[in-house]
Amino acid sequence: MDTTLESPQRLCDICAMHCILTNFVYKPSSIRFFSTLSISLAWFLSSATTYAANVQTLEVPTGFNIEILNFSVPNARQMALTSRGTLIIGTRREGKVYAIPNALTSAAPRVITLMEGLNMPSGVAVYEGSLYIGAVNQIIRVPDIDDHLVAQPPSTVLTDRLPQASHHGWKYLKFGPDGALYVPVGAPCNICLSDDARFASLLRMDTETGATQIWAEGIRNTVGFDWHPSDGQLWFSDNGRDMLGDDLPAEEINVISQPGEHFGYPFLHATHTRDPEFGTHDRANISSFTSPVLEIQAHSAPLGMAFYEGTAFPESYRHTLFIAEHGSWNRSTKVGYQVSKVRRDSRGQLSYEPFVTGWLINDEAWGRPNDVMVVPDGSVLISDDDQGVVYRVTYEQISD
Ligand SMILES: [Ca+2]
Repeated sequence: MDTTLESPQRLCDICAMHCILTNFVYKPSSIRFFSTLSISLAWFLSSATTYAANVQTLEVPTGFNIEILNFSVPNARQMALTSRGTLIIGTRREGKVYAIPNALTSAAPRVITLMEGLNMPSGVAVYEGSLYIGAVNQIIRVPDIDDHLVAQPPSTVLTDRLPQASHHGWKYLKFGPDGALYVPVGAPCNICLSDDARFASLLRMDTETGATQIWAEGIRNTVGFDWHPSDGQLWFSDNGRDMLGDDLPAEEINVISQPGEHFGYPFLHATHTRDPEFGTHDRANISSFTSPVLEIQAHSAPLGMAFYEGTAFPESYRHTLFIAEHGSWNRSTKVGYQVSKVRRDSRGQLSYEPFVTGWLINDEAWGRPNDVMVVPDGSVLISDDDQGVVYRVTYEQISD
């Protein structure tokens, strides 16, 4: 349902060297020095082989190709691209933000650690030349990012007055068509009703003043949203509560039709699942809540999402919504661990299908899709915070 826990297990059956690397993360500090030497060598020798081996297990529709870009970014989460082609990547447990100049054109891109020591800086966005970073209670701006691709570039803190709770406190940032920055604040719990109305909401921020307003509420934890290219409506994923079993409640894809809408949490989940504790609360005004436009298998954890506005993919992909499903962490059998696609037909009916699969094999997962981004050449990038890599999906016109 959500990503409260990092992936508890890292599967090592695909590549023995990678097993050494991932085990290192959990070793006591007393042996880390030796491990670092061993791992660095092992990683240097094996990384290219590992990536190649893993990507072979991924499946994409006919005509598409998927590759792993040739750099490593541990715990890669949200991505953004500057006007000069530098890929920016936020992280959560690493506390770092990375910049990779020429990430899509260089054979061996250089990875720059822009910022470190931040509190879960998972959210990144680029707007009018500036980089914005969301780190729980802070929104940080780095002006003219393309001219400051160095460690600790000049920056200002737009605000540090967002809630400080770390539970669901990590951010996903995007600028809307209105030029405002949209900032989620997850519920500081699995299920609760908070006094601070900003919890379990999506905020709209004026980046000139740092002022925020609640744009939508009743949202447990959205870590992915985008605006439909046709009508400009904001679509967002929401991760449902835990501890109601393997199949309840469904994960949600929602659409905001007007500011101030309430999407149900913590009273009502998905379309019909009343919460056992809050479903009969005085404030559970069930009929006033907005239902999701799409329900997805419980625990699949839909995170980053993006509408396809490119032209490199077949025409049928125009305005397709891609969703990174991070995958379950507490379900009896795993679900998610894929990138799915949602399309709307001429009658407004939505279809939901897998787009990239293969991270989950025989109930074991070797990677976790976290964010999706469409880049100017029409290819689609997928970040993986478990493997610390970025995949690129391209389409090759099949000639008759
Ligand atoms: Ca809801």
